[in-house]
Amino acid sequence: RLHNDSIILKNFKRPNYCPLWPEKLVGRMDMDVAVISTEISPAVQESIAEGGVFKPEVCSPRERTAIIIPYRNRENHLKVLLSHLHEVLQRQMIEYGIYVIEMAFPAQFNRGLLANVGFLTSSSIRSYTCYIIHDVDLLMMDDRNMYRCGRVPRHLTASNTKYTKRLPYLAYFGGVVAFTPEQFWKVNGFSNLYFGWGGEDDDMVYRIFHTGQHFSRPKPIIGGYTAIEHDSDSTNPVNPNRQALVNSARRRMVDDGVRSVMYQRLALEFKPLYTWVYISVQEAK
Ligand code: BGN
Repeated sequence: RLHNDSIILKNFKRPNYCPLWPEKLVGRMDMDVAVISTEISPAVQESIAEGGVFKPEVCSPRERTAIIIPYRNRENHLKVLLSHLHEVLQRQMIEYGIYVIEMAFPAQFNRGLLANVGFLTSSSIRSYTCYIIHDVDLLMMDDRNMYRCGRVPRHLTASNTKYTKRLPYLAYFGGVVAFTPEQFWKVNGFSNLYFGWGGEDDDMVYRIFHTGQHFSRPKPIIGGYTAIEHDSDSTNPVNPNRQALVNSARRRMVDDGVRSVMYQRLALEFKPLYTWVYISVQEAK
């Protein structure tokens, strides 16, 4: 017995895990949006596989993260965000894939539904250990804000240049959020019913609390984001029903979520910098 143990121990090779805090991290970044580059450095560019996928070669990654970007009509934002994300996530030495989920007109934009579709589609392509729902207009200002999941859902946007205070209110859960698959299934994902602007993030907070969970944030100094400015988007009007929907969040959460999302997939393409998922949705009247 002892003899066998020593053979096993001798042959056991500890995985060479990627560092929790890679040395290449630069910390706080100068994020002057006016001059921010959409260029990707050659070394980073070379390491991106088709579909916007990356895996560190020199070590075994600890997590595999899917970045889900609900999207419509914001080509310039997307360009800036993609180059920024590829640069930062490669420095973080995280295995990742970037998924842009776009909603066809004429239905109104529905961020929660797009997040659900992104979760299902990305996990059908590759199994991920962490799913990050990412607004298209937010840029991480400090690369120590690791794109990993935690023991509870994480709100990675601990502060945002868009607001005069760090956050608009304490229970704010908008911007960039991270779920393990278990955490996401537990809340049944996002509601599919929020067409137009507002409320789907508050609905998610109720889902998290009603399933006995809570959420965490990085320190504000690390969880800072720059919001790329834009005019109010006429194709994404404020949803007049959002308050009524938020009020019934608890009642709906079992039947309305990632388990019941209805959509039609129009396209799935592995582009050089991201995987593109194009869908159409019938908006219930
Ligand atoms: C809130 C919105 C959020 C939005 C934040 C920050 C609603 C629901 C009303 C009951 N919530 O007011 O969706 O992320 O502002 O802009 O509109």
